[in-house]
Amino acid sequence: MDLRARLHDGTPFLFSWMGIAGANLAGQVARAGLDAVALDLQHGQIGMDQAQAMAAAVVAAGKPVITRVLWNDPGLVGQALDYGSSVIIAPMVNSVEQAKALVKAAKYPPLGQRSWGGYAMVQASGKTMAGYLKDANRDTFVFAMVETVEALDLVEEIAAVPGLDGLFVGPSDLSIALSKGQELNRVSAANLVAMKRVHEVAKKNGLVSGAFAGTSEIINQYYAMGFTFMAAVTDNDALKMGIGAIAAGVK
Ligand code: 3PY
Ligand code: MG
Repeated sequence: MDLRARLHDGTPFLFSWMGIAGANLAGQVARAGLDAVALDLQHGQIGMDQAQAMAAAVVAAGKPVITRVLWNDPGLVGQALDYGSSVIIAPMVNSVEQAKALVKAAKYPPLGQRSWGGYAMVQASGKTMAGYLKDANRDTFVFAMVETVEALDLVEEIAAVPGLDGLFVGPSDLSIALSKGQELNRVSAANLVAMKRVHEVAKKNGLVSGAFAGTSEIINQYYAMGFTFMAAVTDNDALKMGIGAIAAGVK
């Protein structure tokens, strides 16, 4: 699959969002039907050893791996790319300097200063080392999360940072920020106004616009606003819904 073409084709690109560790589970989630699997290393209970095994299981299922890194740190970004992630999502990118640092960690020269090493990413790509190096800046993607007032204030400048591939809204944190701690609501009126702007800025800069959605209703709502790259469901919610549906269906 040409992931770059797919991410820019204007149709929804939906992925599961995993916070529960386990390679078997990740393989099963990857085969459950969405376009990719995201490993949440910020809020999920997934360590680096587990993440690399989960990534291998997702790759074996033929799906791209997305990693939301623990923090916008060059070492953590490099590790997640080296274990085979195709997409990096970095939380709380609140300044142009932080966005530039993210690109620097994620892209090889001339766009950045990603350090060479590790071979899982070469295996995952199915290429030679030289082939991986040649295509990596095009075939790996870096998304800056917009989920604070600071990031919103600077969204035009952040979106213009060369080498950035997308903006990803964290609507939970954004709603908490915009309500000064009063509200956790992914579709609050203030969120929707802010997100419309984020999408427009992304579009103007040729970036993919993404968001954590979490339910089919919210996916539809965000897609109608132009967002295409969306976290569709968490592993925790999928388990709760699946078990709940069986329990509720018993007469
Ligand atoms: C947020 O909504 O704040 C996120 O980081 C995605 O869960
Ligand atoms: Mg967040």
